[in-house]
Amino acid sequence: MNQSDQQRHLVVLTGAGVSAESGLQTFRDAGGLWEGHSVYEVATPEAWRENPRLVLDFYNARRRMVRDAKPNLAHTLLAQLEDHFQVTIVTQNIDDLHERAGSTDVMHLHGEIAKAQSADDPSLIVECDGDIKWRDSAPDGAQLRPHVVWFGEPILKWPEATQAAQAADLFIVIGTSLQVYPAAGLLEYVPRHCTRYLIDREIPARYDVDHFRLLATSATAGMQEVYKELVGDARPGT
Ligand code: BV8
Repeated sequence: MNQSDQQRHLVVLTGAGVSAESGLQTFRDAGGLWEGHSVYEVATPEAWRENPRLVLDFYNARRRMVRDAKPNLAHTLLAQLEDHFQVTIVTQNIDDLHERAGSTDVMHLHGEIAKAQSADDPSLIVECDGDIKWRDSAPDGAQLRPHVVWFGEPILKWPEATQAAQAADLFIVIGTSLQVYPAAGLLEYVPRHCTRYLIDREIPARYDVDHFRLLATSATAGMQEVYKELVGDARPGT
């Protein structure tokens, strides 16, 4: 099948900025999550060992905020692009807003707040829509913890994510400061010929203009522009 018959593969890397307009805090912006907490107090295995109740409270509060949040137009447009492309979303976010907007191929590199895992066996994962309390047990009897990748822990879905990036015909980066690895390194896997867009309110200084169409704007405004460019003026959802 030639390219036009076979749907082109759009790969998207998202970070906290894609969920900012849904009211969820980013990490490194003013007033961000890491302003309220030091990473090392709430998002490392050491923090979990030293103060598991603080870590559980931190993620219980974020789980409630995610549950009360709604997908925004950027999430919705990304889902609607599935009518025109094979779309793979690789996200650093632990919220489920891409899925709730209708995206069907979402890889969470850093875990998912709506799931929990055994503190002894990270492969033992259960759904979690409420708070996790100290002494809540996983099916193996161990303490339940958020199914979230902390600093110093191996990320998830990396082979699948790099494979998708290597097969991309189109690549969009939305709302990430590209400071966390190996996630930020996904850009190195994208083929040279691939058309690339980067949408961020503040374009990270490190990106050379040649290879990216840079849109220094919000995720929703940027995605409306990119949607129009990729699909034409068709109104989303028509
Ligand atoms: C690991 C889950 C090894 C928790 C998170 C080199 C190679 C490998 C590792 C490292 C390396 N160098 C350093 C490391 C270690 C470390 C790391 O990267 N540290 C950084 C701080 C330097 N990496 C790790 O520890 C990783 N693990 O390497 O393991 C290993 C291997 C085998 C065996 C054992 C060990 C694990 C990293 C994962 C950590 N967990 N999250 C949670 O969510 O609570 S990371 C955390 O940061 C979030 O997931 C977040 O998504 C991620 C990245 O942040 P961003 O999404 O980019 O958010 P940020 O606030 O930074 O930026 C927001 C952007 O949006 C900004 O640009 C802003 O301008 C923009 N914006 C804001 N509003 C809007 C907007 N844009 C558009 N519209 C808007 N409205």
